[in-house]
Amino acid sequence: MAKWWKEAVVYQIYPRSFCDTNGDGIGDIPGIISKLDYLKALGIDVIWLSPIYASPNVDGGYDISDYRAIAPEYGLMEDFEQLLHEAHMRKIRIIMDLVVNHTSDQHEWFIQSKSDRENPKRDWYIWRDSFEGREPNRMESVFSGSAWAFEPLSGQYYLHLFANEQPDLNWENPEVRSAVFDTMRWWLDKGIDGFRMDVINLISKPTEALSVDGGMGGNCVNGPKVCEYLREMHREVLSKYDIMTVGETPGVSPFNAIQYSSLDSGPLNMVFQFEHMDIDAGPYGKWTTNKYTLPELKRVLSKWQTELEGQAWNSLFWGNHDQPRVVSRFGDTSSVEFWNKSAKMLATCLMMMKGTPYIFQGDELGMTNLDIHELSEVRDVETLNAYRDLVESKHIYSHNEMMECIRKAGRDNARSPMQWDAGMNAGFTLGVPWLHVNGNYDSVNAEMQINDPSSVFCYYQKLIQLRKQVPVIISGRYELLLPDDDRLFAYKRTEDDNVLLVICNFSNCCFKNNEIFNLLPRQAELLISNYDDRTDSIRPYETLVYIGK
Ligand code: TEU
Ligand code: CA
Repeated sequence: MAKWWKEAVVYQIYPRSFCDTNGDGIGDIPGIISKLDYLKALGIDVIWLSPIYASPNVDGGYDISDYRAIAPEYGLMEDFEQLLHEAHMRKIRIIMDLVVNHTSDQHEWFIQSKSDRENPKRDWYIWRDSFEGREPNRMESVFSGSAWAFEPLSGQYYLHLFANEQPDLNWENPEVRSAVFDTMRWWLDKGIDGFRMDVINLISKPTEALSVDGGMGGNCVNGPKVCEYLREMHREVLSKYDIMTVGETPGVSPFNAIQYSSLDSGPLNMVFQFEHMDIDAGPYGKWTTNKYTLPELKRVLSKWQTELEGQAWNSLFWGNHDQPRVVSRFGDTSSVEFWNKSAKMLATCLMMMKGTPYIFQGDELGMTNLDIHELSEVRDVETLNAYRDLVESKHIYSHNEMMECIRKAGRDNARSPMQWDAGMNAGFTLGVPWLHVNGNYDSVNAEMQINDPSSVFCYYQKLIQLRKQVPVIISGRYELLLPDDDRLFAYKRTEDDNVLLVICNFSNCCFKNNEIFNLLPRQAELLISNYDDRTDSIRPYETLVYIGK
């Protein structure tokens, strides 16, 4: 059956960094409203709004203190309602971030829960006694250090898989689930179009993970009752609305993904898997200067294309607010020419695959990793905690080594302000931006690109249009070609007798490759390319998409 979310292109907005209208250096909802025409021109169908709820902002708003209030720095509830209205007038849908694995420690629920052991909200969070005078077990937080924090008021430890200020909710408690479902209905009744669900496969903690010999945070992914809770959520809430849902699910296998989002009966429409984001991980996870290899990237992405075929729907993304910039990571920023070509090539490679594409704000301009000079410029809690852990406590990296890792993988890379024009602060704010603007804004910005047919922006526009015009892009089967080639990422999409051939050169080399051109479909027509002319070679970062029979 045709589902609108299969044909949609989603654009992720990180509100803090999108557009500031009142000069406090923080993006806001009126700023988003002012850019809806820009988004309409790009051609996207859905906005995924990262959290805009009341929050002490320890973790960029992923620590929510009131699920039904807008953070004052972003605006009023009326501003949000106006945003929704203005978006809908332009036929743009809005999905919200649902962050319910944990709350902020400033949420009223937690304030109650921690106040004493007899409080009715005590069991809404996960409390344990100390073990032999220390933490209940050795479980580690995703953001470094123990996953347990001591609460002196009531003399027990609470579980936090992320920052100390993000206590995990106890989903075992039916009152918690029903409070979450109420909140979801409340937003859906306002007219929003769905949810992106933060770490939704972490909500069920295996008993062993919480026991005295429980291990690492990783033990909490895909816990025993995730499916049960999601089915309940679907029955109680999701099934009653025409919406889209995408679960953020680190550590899923295709098997898990199909359980969560199978085409016929899955509680969610799709999930974000992260296997391709982890191919350059090292012994200390993302904090490494390891390089990825192209055959591995192809293997991982193709595995997901193939294994979900006919079973579940893929979400397609190169990055988000937690990842470095795609063109810095998989492309080439060593020259203007390579930057432009590789940004377009990467967009093609992703958007011609099967699934729903997600564009992170600024990627449509080819925005690059932030120029981080000093540790004092860093704002992200994950990065700062990791620095303390790996440099100061464990002496694993020197300052300079860690700075190199941070420049490569730190979350601030993608969170720097949107580059709207070449004016002060890239047109993001008239005040002091909460995180500095990338120094390259005079050459990478929206104003320069919107009317320049050779720009990254205009190329994204074209790709998005193609997805609307060429059905095989939405529904064709995927097949990887030349799996071992370490320069070309090439694949085919086929449906009935329609064939799409996608060729992407991930290298800065120019070479001949007859093998690939021998695979051209019959009556091949060039649909899109990032060079103006054709030669018999494949040039640096060249991409070519042919359609035929
Ligand atoms: O991210 C979950 C998650 O797995 C990330 O912590 C990821 O491993 C890491 O950021 C990679 O560097 C979600 C949100 O997207 C993230 O912004 C939040 O900090 C996190 O949940 C906690 O809510
Ligand atoms: Ca503002």
